[in-house]
Amino acid sequence: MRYRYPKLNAEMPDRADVLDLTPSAALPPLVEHMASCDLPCYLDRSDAQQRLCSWGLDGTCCRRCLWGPCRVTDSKPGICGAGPAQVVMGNHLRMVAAAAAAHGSHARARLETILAVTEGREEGPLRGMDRVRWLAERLGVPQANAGAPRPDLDLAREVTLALYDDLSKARPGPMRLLHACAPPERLERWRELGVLPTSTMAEVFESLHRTTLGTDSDWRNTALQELRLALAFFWGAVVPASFASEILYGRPSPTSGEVGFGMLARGRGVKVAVHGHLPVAAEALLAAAEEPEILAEAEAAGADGFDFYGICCSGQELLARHGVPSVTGILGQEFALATGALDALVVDLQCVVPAIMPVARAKGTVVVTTHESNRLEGAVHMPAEPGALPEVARKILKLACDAHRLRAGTATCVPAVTAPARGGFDDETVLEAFGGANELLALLRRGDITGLATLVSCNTPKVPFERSNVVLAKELLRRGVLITTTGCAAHALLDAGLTADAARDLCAPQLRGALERAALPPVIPVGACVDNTRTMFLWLRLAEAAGTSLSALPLFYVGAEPGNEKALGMGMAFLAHGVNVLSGFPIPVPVPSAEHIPGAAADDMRRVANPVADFFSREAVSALGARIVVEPAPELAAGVIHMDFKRKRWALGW
Ligand code: BF8
Repeated sequence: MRYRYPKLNAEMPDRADVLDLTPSAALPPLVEHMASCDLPCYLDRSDAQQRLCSWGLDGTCCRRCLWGPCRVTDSKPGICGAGPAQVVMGNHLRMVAAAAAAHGSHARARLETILAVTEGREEGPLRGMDRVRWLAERLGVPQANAGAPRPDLDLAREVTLALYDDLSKARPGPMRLLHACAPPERLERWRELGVLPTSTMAEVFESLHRTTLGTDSDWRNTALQELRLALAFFWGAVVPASFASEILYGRPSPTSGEVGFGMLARGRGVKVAVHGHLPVAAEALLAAAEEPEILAEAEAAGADGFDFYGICCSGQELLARHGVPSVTGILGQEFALATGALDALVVDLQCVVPAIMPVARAKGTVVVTTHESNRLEGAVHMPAEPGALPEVARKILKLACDAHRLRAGTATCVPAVTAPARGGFDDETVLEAFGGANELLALLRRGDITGLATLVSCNTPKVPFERSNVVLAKELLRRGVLITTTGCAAHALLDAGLTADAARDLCAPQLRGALERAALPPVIPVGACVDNTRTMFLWLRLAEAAGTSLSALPLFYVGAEPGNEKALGMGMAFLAHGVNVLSGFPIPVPVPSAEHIPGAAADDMRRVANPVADFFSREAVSALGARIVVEPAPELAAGVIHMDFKRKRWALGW
């Protein structure tokens, strides 16, 4: 590939490399189409940024105070005296704090919607009362009052407030859900390490505090704060966001259909894509689109109803709950608009890049923002607040109808690329399909399944579009690894057809047999990024059945194409739980390099010490039973994971 970064043990693609190496058949024609419309795409912007700043890639640029910015090395500390380890660790902590704030805001928005329903400000019902009762039992919330069952909304309100407390309380005290659900072995380790958190917001606050000028100058202590924050991130933000969605809209159920850019050419409706993370506005749009008055608007605009599509995590949510076709992940959003097929793009929170606006303008697509945190210059803003949802949804669909009318005759360029797909799984459906945790464990013991990996997080311009996720998944299936997926990684795997039953042919024979008997696809999509909750609970059930810890089992968390800060936070959370983490790119912690040993033979090299990388890749094993591995080449990454699974299996006597 064109751009080489020997210091990172990595290379990055230019535009030509991407077009050559991407597994996506839809991307090359879309890139060409954007160029023909004189619209720059991410490949142009990425090339314009090369070579990337090596200080930034290493995490050794400190711009946290106003004395610098300082570019820090061992021999040239920052003006305050901070060395590289402290700067790297502090920068990393701030990224994970941003991640916790992002998933925390996401959780808060969903919890507020539940509270609005329980207070009568928003229409119900709550379709996930089973989850409410499950949580009530775990959290010790009484389910009866004077011998009579508590009314649903009353119980839901108390459970929601307990989750809200884990997200937001300021005064020290245990996080209830973490203590109720984490395995005793982990609680003990976290207690020994002193990393039990107070709440997501409290740990974000403390992390920002510790990284101010002249505060925490012991980088190991900062690393411990990162573990504390990662636990708060997971149990106070990620898990509540996932459960809140279930409480509002019910559990997903297995679904099948087709996905990909080519779906944008299907149907004769007003075409509306939903993008972001909160299903709140999306669900209201789907409901409003059934109303006779709104259908009449579509007809008057010359359309046959509405065609909905999903992008990024909203795409995963809508696929799981409604079978709505997902189109693409974060790097594909501008291409979805460039097709010219969309009348409206409705966005809520996060991963909505500003580059979409010139494309939307050029194609006459109306962009609607629905959340105050996530505005775009030139977009129509229609806050989708609890209490106003049905009415706002109707207004948005009317705008989409207007855009459809105005755009009549607009030329489109939709590559005829679709893939059959399945979705809508969660931990329960996977376990039921295998016949329960003990049966799944038996398959694992017998070697029909060599291990379990979850392929998650984003896409990044640092690798050819979607390639790392797709290559890695195929390599792991070939080695008998059972894969779950979420987020933009899931988009890549859906688009590559790896969630369709036919792709079982790519699996090792025993895995294929197990999947056929369970009627499961080779790669199992379990939802949006916050639904990594489902993989964690699946793995916890397995560990419970095995009577061992997560760290003893052949499990791997894989972020092959990390992009958003949220990907870092999620990796840290799985690490804290004892799960090995593979990152497909430096994150940004300097990669330990090698240097020539003076006076020795020309090829004698020694590994150069790097305290932070050592901490996460070696020392963490004794503290947590897990470590972080960085391997940009997906073919090699699969080998690393497989080797680790073999070692774990030997240790277990399997
Ligand atoms: O939370 S995978 S780019 S869309 S951060 Fe964003 Fe990454 Fe996509 Fe969903 Ni997750």
